[in-house]
Amino acid sequence: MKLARLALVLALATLPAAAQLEEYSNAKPVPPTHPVKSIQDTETPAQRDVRMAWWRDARFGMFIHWGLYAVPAGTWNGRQTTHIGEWIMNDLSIPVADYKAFAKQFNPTGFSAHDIVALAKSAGMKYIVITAKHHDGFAMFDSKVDPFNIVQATPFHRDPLRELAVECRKQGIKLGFYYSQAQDWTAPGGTAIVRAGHDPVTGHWDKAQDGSFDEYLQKKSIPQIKELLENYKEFPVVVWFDTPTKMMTPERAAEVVTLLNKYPNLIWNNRLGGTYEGDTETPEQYIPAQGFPGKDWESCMTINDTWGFKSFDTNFKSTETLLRNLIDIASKGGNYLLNIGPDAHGIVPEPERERLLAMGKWMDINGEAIYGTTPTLFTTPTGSFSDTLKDKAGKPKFIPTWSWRSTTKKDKVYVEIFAGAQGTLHLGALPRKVTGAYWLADPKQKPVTFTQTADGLDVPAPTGYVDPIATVLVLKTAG
Ligand code: H79
Repeated sequence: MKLARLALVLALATLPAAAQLEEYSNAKPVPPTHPVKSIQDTETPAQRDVRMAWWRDARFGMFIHWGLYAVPAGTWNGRQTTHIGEWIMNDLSIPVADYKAFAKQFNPTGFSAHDIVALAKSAGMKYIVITAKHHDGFAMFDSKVDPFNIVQATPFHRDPLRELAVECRKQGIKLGFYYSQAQDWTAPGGTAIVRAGHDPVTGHWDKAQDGSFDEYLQKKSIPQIKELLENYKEFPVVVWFDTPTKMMTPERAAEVVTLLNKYPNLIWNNRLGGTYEGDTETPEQYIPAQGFPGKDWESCMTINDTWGFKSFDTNFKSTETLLRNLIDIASKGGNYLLNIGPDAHGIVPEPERERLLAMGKWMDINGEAIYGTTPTLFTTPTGSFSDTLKDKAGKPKFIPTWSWRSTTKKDKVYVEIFAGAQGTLHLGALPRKVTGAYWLADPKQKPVTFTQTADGLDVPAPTGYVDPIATVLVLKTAG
């Protein structure tokens, strides 16, 4: 047997290349694939469950967009950007030298890793993902491979990522890094996609941006990803890539995957590119109507309308909306990565802080209905599809109705009832027998009356322990 195989290998090895191809073409067609296998390609479903366990339990994380764009804060040379704050350099075509000059003014002495981690914890968040480098190319960490970073180029001379890592370790919360791997507006070659004539999105507005993309990738992007993976001990536990663009071919992405593969517990999103699917779907600024059944997913959203700080964006969502988003996402089996945008002093805008603290108050009482839950077991629609509005994919847009949501644990079903619900709520059929019910906020867990028939489950709208945003009913279940 072994000999026969050896003979075949030898025979193939001696065939000319064209003949070898001929030989293989009789085999089953193999779908096109990337050159280096990633952890997702090789692990078993059981191994994946172990790797993803903490992330699935967490349900709520903090996104932090903080970078040099906090200095202009949306305004440059008397012009205001109408777009997201971290895109100001692109939107207003700020020359590279002018943008780089912001670094001299960036001295965020108000930054406190302790306070930010404590804020995340108070909000009930279980992990933080911070921008290590956004598309502007400015590294928010101590990078030896490129001097355009917060330690070398600013009077601050501190590494906020290291300080956050220390605090996250102390306060028991997980830390991940966002890294824009394929877009870099200040590094030569980092906007190469436009020069290649593919995609008008990134723009190219300064000769200083001329250069080879591969040189950018080899000299800056990949070495910085390596620094981020190596220099912060057990962190990052998440790497959050963004905007792969067409430049991230399978071959280029494979070089990044080779680095990631050294960290078998790492979780990374679906934005690396080069046909790699990563671990998580990442709907941005929306909650998918049905979630992504059977997949891990995370909606990332802003509190106002910008990720990076913009002094004049005061369009803050209400705590009610933010909390109901979290509940809605949990009911569909996803995570909520909610963004804060600290200013150029390192201070978290007060309206953002306030809302996170208010969310935390609700989570203190009701967190068990969110953490470690699985999607709703009810098939009752919690909204309807619009006849006139379309979603991003051009399909009828899903309009949620805020009435109630449900989350699931092994022996419990939670019903999060939104304020305004009155009378009896008909929840539809539940494939489990309900053996008891109580309000989650009731320390005595006094029984609540309900009716379960073949037709479905009826529960009362909250009568006691009413929360103005969402009151949680716990159903004890069997089967
Ligand atoms: O980091 C945040 C965004 O900056 C980043 N992803 C989140 C997490 C992101 N990069 N690109 N995009 C999102 C999509 C790009 C949208 C664009 Fe535009 C439309 C680029 C140009 C037109 C938005 C509007 C940005 C500038 C104008």
